[in-house]
Amino acid sequence: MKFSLGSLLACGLAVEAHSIFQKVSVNGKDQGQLTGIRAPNNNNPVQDVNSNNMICGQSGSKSNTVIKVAGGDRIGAYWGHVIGGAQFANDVDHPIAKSHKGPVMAYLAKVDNAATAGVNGLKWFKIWQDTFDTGSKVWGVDNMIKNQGWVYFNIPTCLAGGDYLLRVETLALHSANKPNQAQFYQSCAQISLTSSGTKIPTETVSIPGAYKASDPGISANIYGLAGQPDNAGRAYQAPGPAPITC
Ligand SMILES: [Cu+2]
Repeated sequence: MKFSLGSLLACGLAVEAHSIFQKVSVNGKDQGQLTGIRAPNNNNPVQDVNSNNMICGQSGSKSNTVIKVAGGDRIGAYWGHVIGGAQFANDVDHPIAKSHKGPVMAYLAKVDNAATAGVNGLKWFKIWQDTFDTGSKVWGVDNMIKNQGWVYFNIPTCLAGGDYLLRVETLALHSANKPNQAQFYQSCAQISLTSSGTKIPTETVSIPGAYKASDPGISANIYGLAGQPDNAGRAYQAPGPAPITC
């Protein structure tokens, strides 16, 4: 794979330091590599918030499987430096380079058939995010690295059953103090929800459309005066809507 000088500088490293969401677990049970996933086939970020690649990532693989989940289930989303996980032994950029501070977020969109649904024109709502803790100075990405690439969240119990696309996104902000240099990484999982809930969220957003390059959580300088990625001690507001509540 070739790199532009710009992308090398953006990552501050001579190798790719990006990441791909590529695997799901349900209540601790690993569903398998790329099973039920629509994932990009390379780990380069999306940097244009108006691109259709913001939906489920750059074009890549698509599974025919739909993952069965129930309301309240604990979902794990696994991130790796490349498809398969680490790029080589002792890969310090797996699951993602430590420099890539930022939030991790999960969205759902209702679809008729998760295996076949198109990704354009869907109505998305956020169900979870891990952003930045001002006290501990820990970012969502830090927790993902600590958990060897896994992030965890629960499917809201109130949601109506049926098929959904689950979009999990990491936003890396290490270069976001320069215009259009925030890095978005996302894939989608195809899920079928069994639920006694009835809620169909009405406060939804379009993707692309939900984010503007000028959003404070996207055009962001996360470095304090000492050059540490501590957001200068300020709270961080992730882009997009607040997660729904049941
Ligand atoms: Cu990167």
